[in-house]
Amino acid sequence: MDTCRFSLFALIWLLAHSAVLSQVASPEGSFQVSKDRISHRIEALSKFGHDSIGRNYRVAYSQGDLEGRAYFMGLMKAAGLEVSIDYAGNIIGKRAGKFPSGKYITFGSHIDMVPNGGNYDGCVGSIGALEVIEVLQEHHYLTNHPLEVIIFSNEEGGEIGSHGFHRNLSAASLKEKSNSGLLIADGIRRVGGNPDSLERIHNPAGELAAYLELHIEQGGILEKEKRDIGVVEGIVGIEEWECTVEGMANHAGTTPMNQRQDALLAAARLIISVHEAVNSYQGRQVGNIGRITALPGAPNVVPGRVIMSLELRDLSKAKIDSMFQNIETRAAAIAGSSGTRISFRNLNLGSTPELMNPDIQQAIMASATRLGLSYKVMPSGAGHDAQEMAQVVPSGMIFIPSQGGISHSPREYSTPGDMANGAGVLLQTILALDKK
Ligand code: HGY
Ligand code: MN
Ligand code: MN
Repeated sequence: MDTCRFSLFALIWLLAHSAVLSQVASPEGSFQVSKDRISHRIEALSKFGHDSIGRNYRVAYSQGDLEGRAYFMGLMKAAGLEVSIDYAGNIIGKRAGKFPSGKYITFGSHIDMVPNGGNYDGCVGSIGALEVIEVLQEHHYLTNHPLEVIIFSNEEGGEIGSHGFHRNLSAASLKEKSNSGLLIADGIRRVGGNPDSLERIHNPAGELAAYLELHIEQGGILEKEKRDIGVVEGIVGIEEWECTVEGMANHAGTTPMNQRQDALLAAARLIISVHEAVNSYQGRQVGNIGRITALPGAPNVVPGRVIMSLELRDLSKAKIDSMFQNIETRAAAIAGSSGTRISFRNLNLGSTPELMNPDIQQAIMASATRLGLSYKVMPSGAGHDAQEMAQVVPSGMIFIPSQGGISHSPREYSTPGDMANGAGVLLQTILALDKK
């Protein structure tokens, strides 16, 4: 009788606590990503895309990009994903869920890089996304939601693939030149997309439950504060312009110093004044001139024309606009005093600042805590495809430390342990969102 009463009590207790127990003891809670597989794939992907002098050069739409994409698609197929390329050139890999009509949980990043870039920016998130699929395959685990891995095309050229993904790629930006030398439209064609059909791309808003992106921090905060994981709260907006300074090319030996209309000298003043304009605000806004061409480009000719890039970033669009007006005013004064003309052309490649979804931030924090990892909630000063996705679907980002805070450089590095931590948090966050 006593035994019977005890069993009944135990059964009631079990039923009452089954929800809690299933959380704690669910087998998927202990699924492990493979640190070695992730490291090996980072190494393998780094072999694709070098220029003639051996620099890392897997810029979007280049031969190296094509080869890297082919390698990656091979891995995706081998992991059981149904792989296709959308009209914007993004690589899509689908995996069915228990409920075929459920909304997709989407995750991924990019594998293109800046000229002479690093092997971790974008690659960690792409390989981390694939790692999630590998682990689910190994355990024959079927999620409730269908899953979709997305490797966005040309992230480094202005988040082109993710703009296209939600039908936000302007006709003007398709005509801009990419780092590969090809026009963006031609580049999209080269990687298997179709820029003439972008309006036919599926509108993801109704089809996606969430977008998650694992990425390296690209700054030095996590390393300095000894945190394992960054939980991104928001991503800066970015605007890009082409700036042209028109002076007059003339003989460098016969034109007196006080009679020159030297476009490069005016450009040099403008570069200093961009720095001053950006610094005249409170906050973490940044401005950069990272490319400059002086024409005709000879030691014995006064430069007649300079073309350079201008990029401004902040979490507030209003501040970006205000900084640009400030720079335009300073440019007009420099032009007036140097006998040059200075103009700015917006490249329509910008992205707006976006906040990450609070529920997804919570899910990332809970996953990190369950895995025994420390975290920090932080903004992202780098642009990401997640900010395009955030406009149509609840989105979140997971950061891991970057050694020395170095990025957009071949010296970029994150440890195998940190990459595995990030992939583990990505996996557990996806599994948690899948239960909602
Ligand atoms: O430029 C950026 O912020 C990013 O890495 N694409
Ligand atoms: Mn980058
Ligand atoms: Mn990136």
